[in-house]
Amino acid sequence: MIQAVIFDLDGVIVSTDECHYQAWKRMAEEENIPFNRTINERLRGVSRMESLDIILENSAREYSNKEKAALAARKNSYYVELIQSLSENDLLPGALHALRSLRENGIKIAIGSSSKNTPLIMKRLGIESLFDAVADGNDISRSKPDPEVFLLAAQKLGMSPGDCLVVEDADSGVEAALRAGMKVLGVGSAKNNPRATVTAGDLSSFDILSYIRQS
Ligand code: B16
Ligand code: MG
Repeated sequence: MIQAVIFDLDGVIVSTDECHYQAWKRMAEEENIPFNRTINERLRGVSRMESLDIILENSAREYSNKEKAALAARKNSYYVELIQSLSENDLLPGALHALRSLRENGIKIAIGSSSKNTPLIMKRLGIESLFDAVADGNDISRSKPDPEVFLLAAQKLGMSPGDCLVVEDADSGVEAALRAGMKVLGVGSAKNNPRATVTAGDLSSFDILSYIRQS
């Protein structure tokens, strides 16, 4: 019986994925590194430094570790600039309703995100008080598809992994949830992922509470 739901943030609760794309694109153009939406798909759920390594596969030159740290910091400053204007209007369809109905029905809810900007994003969206626990990029050393962030979220909730359902938009996140021993609802970019336990276009077209009660 599922007793807790762990939500990915970017691409599930809020569409910050477009802000990540715009910020990486700006940095890549300044460095004359080819970058497009196909490459961007590989960055979903992946940490900032690992995302940079993927982008640098197309670079004509090598970057030192110091230069890489500077590139990642520059991209993050562009990204933070873009997310300053986030508000509750940027919550994805069905997200707020799902969070509220789960809470009202005694299901524990947590965030399990690779993003180090999770606290800022949650504050901008005004959703901090809705969650029983948050595990994010500031707490972990291995990013999805490693299960670390979801296992930590379950631990913070005091739940066994087998009692948790993860909601994810990234193929790397679907793998992370499965490796954690959890069920996973794939949405958005993961809506056709055959590895997911169950799939939906977005949270407005899937009743998590009914699913939990049937499981
Ligand atoms: P930051 P999620 C992930 O968030 C994003 O999907 C991924 O594109 C990003 O690189 C990663 O966070 C790190 O983000 O640079 O803000 O620390 O989908 O796991 O909520
Ligand atoms: Mg995501």
